[in-house]
Amino acid sequence: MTQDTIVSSWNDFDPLRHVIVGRADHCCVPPSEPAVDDKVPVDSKMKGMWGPRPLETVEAANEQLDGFAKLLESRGIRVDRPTPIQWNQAVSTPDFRTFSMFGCMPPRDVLLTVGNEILSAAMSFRCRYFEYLAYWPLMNQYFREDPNFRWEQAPRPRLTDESYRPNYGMGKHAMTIEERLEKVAAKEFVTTEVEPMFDAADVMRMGKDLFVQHGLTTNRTAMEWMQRHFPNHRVHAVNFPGDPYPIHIDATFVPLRPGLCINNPHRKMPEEQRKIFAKNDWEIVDAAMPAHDNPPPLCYSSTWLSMNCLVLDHKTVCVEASEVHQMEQMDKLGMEVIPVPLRDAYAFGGGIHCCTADVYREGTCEDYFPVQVPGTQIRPVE
Ligand code: DAV
Repeated sequence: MTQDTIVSSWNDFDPLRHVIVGRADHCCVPPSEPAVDDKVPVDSKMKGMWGPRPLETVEAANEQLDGFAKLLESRGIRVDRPTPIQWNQAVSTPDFRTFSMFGCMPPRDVLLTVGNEILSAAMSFRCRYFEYLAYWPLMNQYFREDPNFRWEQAPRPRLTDESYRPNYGMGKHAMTIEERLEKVAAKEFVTTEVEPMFDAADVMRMGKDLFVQHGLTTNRTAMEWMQRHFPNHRVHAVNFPGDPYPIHIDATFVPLRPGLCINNPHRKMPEEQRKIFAKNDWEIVDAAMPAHDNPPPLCYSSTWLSMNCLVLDHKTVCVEASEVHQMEQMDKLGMEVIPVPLRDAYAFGGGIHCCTADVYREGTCEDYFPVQVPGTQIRPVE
């Protein structure tokens, strides 16, 4: 008997066969809450604004997401889509209340695929507490279709006020970018360590090694939880001091194929943390500059979505169609570039990588870092 569905993916570059592409339907700008407040820049037009996004922007985003899904299908990749719910509903638990949810454009933030497992993350945004529901029909389907699929959920966080530093960034005056960068360098974020909190998009999967960004959305306790949850993996903590709003590793440090990563030149990986890459003959090159001076309106992310690409195999990469510098660099690095128009979807939760989550990539769990060196381990090397 042939099996239609296989859940298996160990990295971001082996041949992609099956993927989830998000949808923009009913997406909302969430109301004020500690983690969201810290992510929205002080000068953003989104400050203080919340509610459903304008319909014409939803339609424009969906058109591009649908186009991207079709393009992947035309290359023989199976594409599934989430089931959006009415995100414009309040969320209430015994520990907190908030008046709206967010959306399901970026499955990458919620779903972490590691081998035959898809793990729903323990997200730190209260408005994203129930986002996994949009993926429940697909998870349930895969569970029935693939007898080896491990359908997993990280501990549900409580997200009481204890999970956030009080008045972070809001003292007598709003924190300046310089003050913010100092805090980031000191690894002092709005989130505390009282419980594991993480977004799946902070995890860069590289076979036996998981490199996890410590930042606004992911704490050290989550890394310790991941290390116990994935006992056959090595979990590494990385951080990028030049990023004033460090959320998600995929606009900062992006692998293109075994032995090659691009790194955001404004968010350089510290020397100490580069050692493991150097010792294992990995090259880290500065990513190209973004083509745009500003992100589109009502967008949470920075212009560095330019490097937020989807690798289809070791030689082929999807890059946003207006990102001319990034496309040119990919070409020079020996990749075939597929331009994908997606900028109208950016405001809904990110770029080309963000709007996808892996279900199946061919390939096995390789050991790309046989030489382990101190610098990133969350536990001492054994
Ligand atoms: O640079 O704003 C965006 C990552 C979205 N998943 C940035 C990070």
